[in-house]
Amino acid sequence: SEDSNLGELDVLVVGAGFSGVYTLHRLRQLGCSVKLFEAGSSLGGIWHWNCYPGARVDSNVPVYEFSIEDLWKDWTWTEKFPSYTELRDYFNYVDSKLGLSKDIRFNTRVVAAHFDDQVDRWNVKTEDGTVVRPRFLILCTGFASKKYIPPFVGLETFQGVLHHTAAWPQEGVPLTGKRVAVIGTGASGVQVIQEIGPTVGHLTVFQRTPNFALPMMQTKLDKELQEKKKDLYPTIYKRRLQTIIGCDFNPYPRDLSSVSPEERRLLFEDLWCRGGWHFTGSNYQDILTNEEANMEAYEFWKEKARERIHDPVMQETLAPTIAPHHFCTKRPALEQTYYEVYNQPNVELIDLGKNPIAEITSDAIITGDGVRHEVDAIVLATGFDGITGGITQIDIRGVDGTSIKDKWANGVYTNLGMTTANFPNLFFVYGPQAPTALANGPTCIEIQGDWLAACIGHMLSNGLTRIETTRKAEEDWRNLVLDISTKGLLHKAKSWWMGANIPGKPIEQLNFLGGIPLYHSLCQSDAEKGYGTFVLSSIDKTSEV
Ligand code: NA7
Repeated sequence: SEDSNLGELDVLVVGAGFSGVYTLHRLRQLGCSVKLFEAGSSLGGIWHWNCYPGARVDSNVPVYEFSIEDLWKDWTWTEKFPSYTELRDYFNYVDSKLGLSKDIRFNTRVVAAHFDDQVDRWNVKTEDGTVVRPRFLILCTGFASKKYIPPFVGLETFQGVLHHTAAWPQEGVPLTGKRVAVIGTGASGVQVIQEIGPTVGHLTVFQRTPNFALPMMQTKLDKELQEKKKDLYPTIYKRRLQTIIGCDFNPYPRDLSSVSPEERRLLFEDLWCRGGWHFTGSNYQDILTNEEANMEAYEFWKEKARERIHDPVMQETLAPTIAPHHFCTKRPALEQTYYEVYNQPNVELIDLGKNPIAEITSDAIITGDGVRHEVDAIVLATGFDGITGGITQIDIRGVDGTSIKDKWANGVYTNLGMTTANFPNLFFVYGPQAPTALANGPTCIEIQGDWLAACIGHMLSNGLTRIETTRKAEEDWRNLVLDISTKGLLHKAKSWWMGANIPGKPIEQLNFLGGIPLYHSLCQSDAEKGYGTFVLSSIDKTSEV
């Protein structure tokens, strides 16, 4: 059925997290007809779905919020790194200020989108059978919306409580006093482990690769002090755009080897105390490019982590003598009490590197050594088909009927990390080959949302109906992304940033690592050159010829 109110929209936005909310807001300012479809029942995106115990953001406020003055001037946070509950409150507040919900259809999952070459419109289908035909389609589906569940033998026979962290029941799950297994020690696993460790009856952590978790140094925020600091916010938001990862700090502009060991130690200690991303983001500029500098940072990290772990076997499992990958080339978690949890008598750590999961039965996880780990509940903190999965899980077909999934089966091609050839009038925000997973979300999202609003504004005001990136442009962009990546160490790790966690997925850099300022200027200069790497046309003019 075609929804008559929605039929021929200018724009359909998919997803109501930070990207979708910002994009919807900016497009409404253009005065075009725009609606947003969201699969979940509320705003928040990642903060709607990932409501597992301990879920919180690893970017600090106020950089992790919209830079819109109308919003920040009346909002204060209670913590420097807010929990999902406070982030949900923030989204409701944003909605109350901007009145977005009236243009959003919740509980509406987009399953297919086929481009109609005859009319320059997308035919978009939802799970409930609604069909809409927007001119432009903007996917704001997030970099972590397709969860990954490994094919453990017997998983379906488990009779206890079983949840993936990204599909946690909204009403919560009672785990107090229970025997709980957590599989996976990525950012989600670390958060859930430190939160439930103290209250569950018994916790068994199944670790394949240690997380080089960094101290969050969480702090409570005082309302009065925040209000005073607001004079600085406009500067902070402009400054975000000048920093590599879109936060409020930059790498220390020296190579590690250029200073004495004493001086190195001082900077390390300083950054460690500051917490959050400082130990990577404000560290010597060659930490993520030079193997020796990277190794020295690892040695420091290892010493700090080991100081907190009592058991020598656990020390070696959690902070090994030899690092299995370069420091911070897999996404570190930010932790508060993660290592202390392992000193509790009710917590057990299984090293899957030595002893993998062989089978899951109705009431236990059985490891390779034959040991049955009996549990009442299993938490799957096993991650996502990241960055591309949210896009490729939708049946999207371009001009010649090829699906985006097939197009990207052997490697991702995009222009500016926002479009791909053969798929006119389709854009994605916070997706592949943009700064995405290596940048502060709102910073990247606002750059892209502003660019898209200007682009679509240009199309509409000039009566243009079709914008399509050239093959040459996407080949150039891909080469640039891969070229920048090979200059550093990140591409050497088997990480989800590289697509390496999903069997069969091509292993390649999925993020633009050139930093926010370069990304921003490349997007802007393309627009200033009249969208030089795109072909713009109008169906009306074509048919007149
Ligand atoms: P991650 O970071 O992908 O973590 C997934 C974890 O699950 C990781 O420790 C994996 O170990 C582990 N895993 C995956 N498959 C298996 C199997 N088959 N057996 C055992 N363990 C497995 O996902 P998160 O949800 O924690 O974080 C995702 C991002 O969301 C986060 O980085 C933030 O940017 C927000 P591995 O390391 O692959 O050995």
